[in-house]
Amino acid sequence: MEALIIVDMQRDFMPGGALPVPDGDKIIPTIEELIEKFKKKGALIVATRDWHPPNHISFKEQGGPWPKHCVQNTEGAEIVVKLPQNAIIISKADKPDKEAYSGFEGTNLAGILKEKDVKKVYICGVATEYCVKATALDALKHGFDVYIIRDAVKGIKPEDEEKALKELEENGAKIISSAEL
Ligand code: VGL
Ligand code: ZN
Repeated sequence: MEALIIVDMQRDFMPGGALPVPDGDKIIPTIEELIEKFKKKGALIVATRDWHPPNHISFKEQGGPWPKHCVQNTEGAEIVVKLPQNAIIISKADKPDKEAYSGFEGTNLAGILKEKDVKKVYICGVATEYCVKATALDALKHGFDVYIIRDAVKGIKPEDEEKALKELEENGAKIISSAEL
């Protein structure tokens, strides 16, 4: 079984949002095409979301590095790609005192994928050097074959994004293009 993991495609990470990824919205059509392709294959569609309480430790007001973003049940936390009915939504970093960039951290994502006999995960979304990277490294640690869809991820800083992709490749992830799928 294969899974498409869509990382943090939420309003606050898009241009105009609280913590924008430059051109984050440009990958929406590509991801929506991927969703259609994976749906046809009968693959599992997973979407992670940053799901912070209003007093989350990662916010500047609490001494963290980030502006307030993706607060639970607000517009900023809404997922901006059209998901199928049966998509699995994984909420992460939902406790005030714990940061979690990876979709596997503090969630049951690994259990869900193992239960469905998933072997290969295809990862897209934002931000490449934060949540995409952390999710992909954890997927490798859990023993999945990991594919990063290069034209369906976006980073906050291009040089950090390139560095992250290199690190992922060194750790065994394969960097592919959506056209190959
Ligand atoms: C993210 C910074 C803070 C991400 C989440 O989704 O990459 N980055 N929270
Ligand atoms: Zn966050």
